[in-house]
Amino acid sequence: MKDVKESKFLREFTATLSNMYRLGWDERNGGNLSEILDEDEVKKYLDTDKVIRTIPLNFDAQYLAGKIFLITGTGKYFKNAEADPENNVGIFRVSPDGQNALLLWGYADGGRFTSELPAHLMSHIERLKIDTLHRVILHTHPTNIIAMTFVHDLDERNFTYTLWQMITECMVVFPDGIGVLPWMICGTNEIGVATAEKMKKYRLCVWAQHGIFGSGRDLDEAFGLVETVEKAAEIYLKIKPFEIKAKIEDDQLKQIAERFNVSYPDGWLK
Ligand code: 2HA
Ligand code: ZN
Repeated sequence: MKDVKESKFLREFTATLSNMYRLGWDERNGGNLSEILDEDEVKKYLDTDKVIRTIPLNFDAQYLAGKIFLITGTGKYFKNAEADPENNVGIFRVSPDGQNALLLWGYADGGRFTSELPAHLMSHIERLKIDTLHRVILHTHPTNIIAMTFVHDLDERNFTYTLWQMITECMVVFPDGIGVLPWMICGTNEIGVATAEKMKKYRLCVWAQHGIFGSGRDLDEAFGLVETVEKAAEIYLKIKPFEIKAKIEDDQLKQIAERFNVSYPDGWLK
């Protein structure tokens, strides 16, 4: 069997973690990433029946029973994962009853999955119900998005609308909008339920004064969504102190939506 460290899925995953670290989004152990893997692909590298450890999930993940996840470890630093994946990330299968993680590889120092596992798995469930090709949930702490949650109101339409106006591309990239949660205690089932509720409508969910969740069919899509929001938030903060002399108007946002054949929530534009 081939070494899983040579697999495209693990290399792309840890390269994404390094990338986010270098962007300054994931200080210390900030952020977490999860991806649903293709079982046939995993089988080229691992005996998927060989469970090395069983870790309780502490919530019901029956909907995901049998699915295999690649996911960052709790307390681990994104910056270290590429050089030492075995200690920093893990691969597990959700047990048939949806109650446990059956560890197949990783968390080698006795560690376990991220504290934000409920938000990840619950969000995966909701996105899979909408899109069978959904695979990735990404949580990170981008500087400008967090800063924006201190100075902008947290109404989802208003928050999204401001960002749509910052870069022409935004309406094309996230026409469906951004969910926003007020400050909440992180790492709990409650914030997981609240995030997953937003994921029924949006592919993005901001956690005020904390960070953002993005989703996608692959790492590029989830990362690209967050990257675009982060850049728009940066522009918002850069221009906020100045008098605005030109802007993208509602009818121009509508033109973008029409030209790129995307639809936005009803009533969000005048
Ligand atoms: O510790 O980002 O939300 C990782 C986190 C918690
Ligand atoms: Zn976080």
